[in-house]
Amino acid sequence: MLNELKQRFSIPGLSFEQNHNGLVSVVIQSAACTGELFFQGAHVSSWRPFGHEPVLWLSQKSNYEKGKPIRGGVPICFPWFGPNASNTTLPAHGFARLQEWQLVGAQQKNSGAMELSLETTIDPFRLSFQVEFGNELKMTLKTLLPQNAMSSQSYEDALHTYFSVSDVRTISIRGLEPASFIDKVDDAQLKPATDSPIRIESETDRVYLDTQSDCVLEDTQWKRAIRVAKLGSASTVVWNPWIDKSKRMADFGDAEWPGMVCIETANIGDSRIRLSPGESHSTTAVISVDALSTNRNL
Ligand code: TA6
Repeated sequence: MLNELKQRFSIPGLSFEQNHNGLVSVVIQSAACTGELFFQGAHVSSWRPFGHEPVLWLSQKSNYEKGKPIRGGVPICFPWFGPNASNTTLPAHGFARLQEWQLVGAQQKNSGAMELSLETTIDPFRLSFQVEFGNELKMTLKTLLPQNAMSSQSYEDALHTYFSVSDVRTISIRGLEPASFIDKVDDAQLKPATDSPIRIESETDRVYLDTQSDCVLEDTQWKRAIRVAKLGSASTVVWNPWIDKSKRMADFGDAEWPGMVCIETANIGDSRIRLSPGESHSTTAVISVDALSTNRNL
């Protein structure tokens, strides 16, 4: 498989690896950035733009084996988010992050970015995922309901991005001040907008509703601001498991929770997507990093 991939996609700065469990990944090393994506789940596992520290967080305890999700990076949640509403024996966050995607295209852009295109099928939908690894990380999940589908179908999706932070207790997230949210650590109650930047002071699991806004993660210790811009997404999820939930996850180190926060680009619940036969929808996240001047008032 590796040889076929190397022959088919021989591009400077692109290489392929297979780990001891047989998972195949594509590795990007260019002037603009380094990055990695596993074919299982079309899972972006790392991205480090030139001049910056790694932007995505990966657990030291993550599994890297067939049929198990990687803990960190950008899991793709599809066709549902969280537990399956009618059958909790089905995998959390759906099938997309667990199944093998096919690399159908790779090209170096004039900007120096490397663009990868992957595809898979989750009946009755056809999914394509386009990732541009450059000085920005641009990810688009496009979902098509084929013309010959018997009826309209709905789904939830999310680009469940894990960000690496200096200390989650000291960062702030701007952009969601005006949005109401479902608080999943408080009986999934609908709560009004706080009108202030988000600070993480305990387990946090919030689905912000009806927001098209960019989010900016301000990390004063690491003097950086990470912007999450989005298109085709009406929900944003913010998650940190804090102490007790971290201990309950085997693939999440007990002491890792201060080093990460998720800002997820999604369409969940009332914002789920409904397609008629022949229709498609794209959910896009564009991640960029800038130096943060330290004299800002948070
Ligand atoms: O996005 C937040 C969330 O839904 C949390 O409730 C937590 O379950 C997280 O996703 C991780 O889910 P996973 O199935 O990857 O452990």
